[in-house]
Amino acid sequence: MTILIPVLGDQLSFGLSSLAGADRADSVVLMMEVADETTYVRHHKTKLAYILSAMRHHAEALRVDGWRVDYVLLDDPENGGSFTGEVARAIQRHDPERIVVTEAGEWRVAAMLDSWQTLFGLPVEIRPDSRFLCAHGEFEAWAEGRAELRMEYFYREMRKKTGLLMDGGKPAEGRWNFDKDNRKPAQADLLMPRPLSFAPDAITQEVIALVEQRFGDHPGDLDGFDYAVTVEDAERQAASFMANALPKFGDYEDAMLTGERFLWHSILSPYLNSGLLDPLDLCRKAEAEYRAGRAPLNSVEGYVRQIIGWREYMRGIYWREGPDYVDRNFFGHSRALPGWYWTGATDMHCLSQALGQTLATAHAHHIQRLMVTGNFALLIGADPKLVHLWYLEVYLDAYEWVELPNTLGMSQFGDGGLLGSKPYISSGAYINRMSDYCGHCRYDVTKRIGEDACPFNALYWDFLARHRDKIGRNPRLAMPYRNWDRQSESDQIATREQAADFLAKLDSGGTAY
Ligand code: FAD
Ligand code: DLZ
Ligand code: SF4
Repeated sequence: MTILIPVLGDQLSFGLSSLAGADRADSVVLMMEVADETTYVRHHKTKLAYILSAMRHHAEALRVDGWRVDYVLLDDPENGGSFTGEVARAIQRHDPERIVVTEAGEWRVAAMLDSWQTLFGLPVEIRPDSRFLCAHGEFEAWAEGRAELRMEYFYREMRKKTGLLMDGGKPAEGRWNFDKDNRKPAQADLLMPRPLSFAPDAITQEVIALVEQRFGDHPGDLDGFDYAVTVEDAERQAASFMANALPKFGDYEDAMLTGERFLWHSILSPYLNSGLLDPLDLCRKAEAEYRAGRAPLNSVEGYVRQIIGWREYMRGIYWREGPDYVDRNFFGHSRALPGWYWTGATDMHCLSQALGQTLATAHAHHIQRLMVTGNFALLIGADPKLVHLWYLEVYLDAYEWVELPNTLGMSQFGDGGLLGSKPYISSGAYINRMSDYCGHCRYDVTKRIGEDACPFNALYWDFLARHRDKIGRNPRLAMPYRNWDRQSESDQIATREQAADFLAKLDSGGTAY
């Protein structure tokens, strides 16, 4: 009797829990390209090409590994357009005795999987996703009864659990966290490492043509598509990162430079999130670089913390907070994002850099996402749900379980402080400190008032004044509020007028801003 094993587009791992213990002779792996998934947001074309090509390559690799794979193409005229529709058709083809599937990565798809047993009258076994370190129950148990949740304490538990960077029960070199050492601005450097480039093979070229033909109106650009789409190539990129970029990853983690898209970042999140790479394996490889003396602890600890700390923590929050987390809007913000978030055509240099590279490559690094595009969206009072949808649409690594808590929680403070002890807002001064952007900008970062004043400045103070009832007593904002209160009334009025004028211009649709 046959077992049907649906493998979803972010489950491209040989060690997937649904495949564990299955007899290849009695199993059919079902992989489905479906309209529902390709259109639940207007995915960046690069993201579509990446996922469909990685799925097609993974199907081939599974076949080589002895699995029977039933692969449904997007342009199959019989395609039912949804996971449920395609499982229904596969049941007709294979008459399985039961279905085994690894749990879905998001609420929307989890609800589909939960409906199958009743809908199809077959036993459906939904297995936990063992690619994550922390199971849902374990996160619940950790969070239970805590007055406030803080990533740092969760991270320490993950360090102890995995033994990563631990020496006899103590953190390596006696410290859990080296974040304070990791805030250096970077200088232009001709020797800066570059991620590897992978020329599209015949499968990827076919997918690129399909995406252009079917999703031509989606954002993004497929010229120069060079992401890895196989495990082997993703592993090559991981090895290249470990050898060339990891040693300085920590120092320049928060830096931004004009024309530099990658700096010392790994550019591995798309491969981790779709399953081509394994998070714990990457962390062990990074630790080995430290133990061998090839990379310093501030870099390796910083890297490991992003993966076993932030990445796992975000997932824990996503599932703990439930399907209505997406509707939280602590500040009651309602503004739409300016149209130029989809073109990059703005005269604010920091934003045009972050948006331009996002639209070209479907990637931007963390500080660009948090302190440029995210900071600006929060300062102008953009609706956090719309901001979430933009991030879900444009980034190659965006899946709701990780994108939503990062965007709505960490970046937009939509949950009122579950993920950050204060909103991530800043004036132009922070961007100027961490980048060379302001030197290339038509605005003057030192000015708050006037036609050439950096818009972030007035918007920052206006935000604090506007939301005093909600965040005025936050101890971490005591200093900025004291600074605001020390300013003269006429300066305060001028600042708020400057912000109001800017927002009015923004709302009138001018792309010059
Ligand atoms: P590196 O800088 O090399 O970091 C190493 C790894 O750590 C990453 O590959 C990633 O897996 C993990 N990581 C780092 N920071 C985070 C974080 N905050 N949350 C989860 N994992 C993290 N990351 C996504 O994977 N998908 C998203 O959709 C996503 N959306 C984001 C939205 C906003 C508003 C912000 C502020 C951050 C978002 N991030 C997201 C986190 C982070 O920006 C990306 O993981 C990172 O830029 C990926 O590039 P990299 O692989 O070069 O990362
Ligand atoms: C993101 C995505 C896209 C664009 N297309 C597909 C697809 O055609 N088939 C598929 O199996 N998965 C796709 N995915 C990834 C899924 O959306 C992802 O697996 C679910 O979000 C699981 O939670
Ligand atoms: Fe951005 Fe202001 Fe600097 Fe221009 S001056 S790059 S708008 S922070």
